[in-house]
Amino acid sequence: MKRPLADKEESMVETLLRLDRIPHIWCAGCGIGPAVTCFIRAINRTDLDPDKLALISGIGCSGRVAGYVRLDSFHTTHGRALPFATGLKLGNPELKVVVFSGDGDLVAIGGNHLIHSARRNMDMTVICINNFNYGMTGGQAGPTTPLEARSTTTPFGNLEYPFNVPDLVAASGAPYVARWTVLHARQLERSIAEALAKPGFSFIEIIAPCPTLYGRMNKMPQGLDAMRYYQEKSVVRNGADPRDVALTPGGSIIVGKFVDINRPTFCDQYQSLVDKVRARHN
Ligand SMILES: Cc1ncc(C[n+]2csc(CCOP(=O)(O)OP(=O)(O)O)c2C)c(N)n1
Ligand code: SF4
Ligand SMILES: [Mg+2]
Repeated sequence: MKRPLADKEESMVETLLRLDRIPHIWCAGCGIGPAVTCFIRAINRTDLDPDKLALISGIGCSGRVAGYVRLDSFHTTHGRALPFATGLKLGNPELKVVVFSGDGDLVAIGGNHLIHSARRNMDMTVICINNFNYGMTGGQAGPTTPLEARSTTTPFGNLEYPFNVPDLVAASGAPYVARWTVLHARQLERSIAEALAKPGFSFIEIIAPCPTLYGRMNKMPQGLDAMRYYQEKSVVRNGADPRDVALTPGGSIIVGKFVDINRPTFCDQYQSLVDKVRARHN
């Protein structure tokens, strides 16, 4: 017999997925699907009304999430999920706005929008699937590809230092920053729920396998190989200084909630400015 909670969770997952669009495009062992499940379970942990929740994605395998959730969703242009999300939030401040996209979309072509949205403390939750490459276009290297890692454009090893994404976002001003791998399903689910409830800009990096491309080039051709690697290498360190969580070749994968502070949000400041200007003219 199933537990009532399992029933509830299962029906929530079914309610918030566009099952008519299944089968999805993701490869076997891809980490994007489990991250979506955690996201939907996280909604279940909050008292958010799904009718007031909008999800925005850019382009990429991760960007396809917008097409599979039964929420109001936008599948926008590459790198521009954050400007779309900003416009949506300012146009309808009642909405809870979530951006769900890939490392290439958010940190490469969209990197400028990422730092400025964090700087403004724009009211939104950003979920970044970091699979260390541009999956959809064939496994090219980008600004998150680890040093020495192989990719289709770095077949002899990557020479560039990657961004330490939590540090980039925290240094830009984000008041909530966390990193998990898809192996940390329960912690990830709780962290997404917390981020959804957090006023202002909240950011979660999810390290996820791309077995077809990044994994195949780096001796992890199955999703399970990456999961074993995460199990071996990850260390939970809540409260770690984001400057200390850079990923290094063969080093630990430090996961946890790194930043949780309060700063006035853009929407709050905007509203108080409107109130002040109105009072002056009355
Ligand atoms: C303006 C523009 N430039 C390039 C592309 C090609 N393109 C599509 S998806 C993508 C990379 C996606 O990588 P990421 O966001 O990491 O998503 P993943 O597929 O890895 O989940 C690129 C370069 C595009 N669609 N539009
Ligand atoms: S190419 Fe990689 S990221 Fe894209 S669906 Fe396949 S495993 Fe996932
Ligand atoms: Mg990617």
